[in-house]
Amino acid sequence: MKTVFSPRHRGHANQLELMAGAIVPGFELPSRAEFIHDRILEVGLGDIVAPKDFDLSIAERVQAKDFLDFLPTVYPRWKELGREGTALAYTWPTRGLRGDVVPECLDGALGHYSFDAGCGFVEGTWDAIKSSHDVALTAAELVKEGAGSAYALCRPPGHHAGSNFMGGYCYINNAAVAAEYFRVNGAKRVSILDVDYHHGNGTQEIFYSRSDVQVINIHGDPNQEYPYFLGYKEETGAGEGEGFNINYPLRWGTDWAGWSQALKDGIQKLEAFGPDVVIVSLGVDTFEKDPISQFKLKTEDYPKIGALIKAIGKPTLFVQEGGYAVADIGVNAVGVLTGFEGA
Ligand code: OKP
Ligand code: ZN
Repeated sequence: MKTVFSPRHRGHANQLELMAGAIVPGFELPSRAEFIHDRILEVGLGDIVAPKDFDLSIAERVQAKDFLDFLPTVYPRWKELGREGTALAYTWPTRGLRGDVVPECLDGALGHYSFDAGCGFVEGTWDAIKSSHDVALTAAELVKEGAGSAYALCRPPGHHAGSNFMGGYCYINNAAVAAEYFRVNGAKRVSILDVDYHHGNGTQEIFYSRSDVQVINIHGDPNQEYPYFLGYKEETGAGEGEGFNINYPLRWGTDWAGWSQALKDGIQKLEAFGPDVVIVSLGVDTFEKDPISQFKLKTEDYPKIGALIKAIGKPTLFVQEGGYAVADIGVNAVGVLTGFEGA
């Protein structure tokens, strides 16, 4: 299968994040995408092509225009304030505060548009966000035009970003934009299968009231794991969307036996839905050596994931999400793809 990749992700570098009481270097490193890129060449997965330039009209159907308009302004405004380093929020509107105001002050606006301090901005961040969005849409276009599959090597990732907020290293929700692209271009039903270790709260929120996009998530139990405040089993959708959101929260320490059982159950529900196209939010932070995660999948398990997804028999778009064991991320992510190809 073809991969879509942009070197413009590299400008999103040296960003800081808040974790366990400390400001630390971001885990979402440029080398993540480079290790995957190099592994694709090594195994000869297929051509690696550059993204086309898309406008944000599809994105504006799944994320608020004022939020999308805000993103490119953040770092220029940060610099106007005489600051350098990482632009990061430090106050958030929770229960008892106003969720409807966007303060004039940049720090307030950053808090309004985010749910954590995982989304820092540096000089190249907006350009990387836009390139990641373009990568997803270019790969979606390949699938729309008849490729049985394509791989969007997105960075930054997207599944924590919701209709009007960022968080968890995610700004534009690449998988959600791709799903909307397929809908606009004739697909009646789309399934998003999110296998990242973390619950894709943004994707869930965006499609929660819709019956045309099924969202299936397999992830660390939010009682134990980030993002803590969404991803529980009883969240099954609302209104028209009732029954079209499916969560599989799994406890720390889950290995292939437990994880693959959830995947097989999810695939059954996906097949019952009968989508025209499948989007896989492909995180490989389920790996046993991932530095911020607690599942126990092994390198040999990733091709088995690809083979199970292949057996669904639908056009499939893989969209890269997380994975932080940088030395292993290439082998594991590409392992899913070669497993899908039957190699
Ligand atoms: C993004 B994706 C670790 C802090 C967690 C946020 C994790 C975001 C993951 N103790 N910080 O889903 O891979
Ligand atoms: Zn993750």
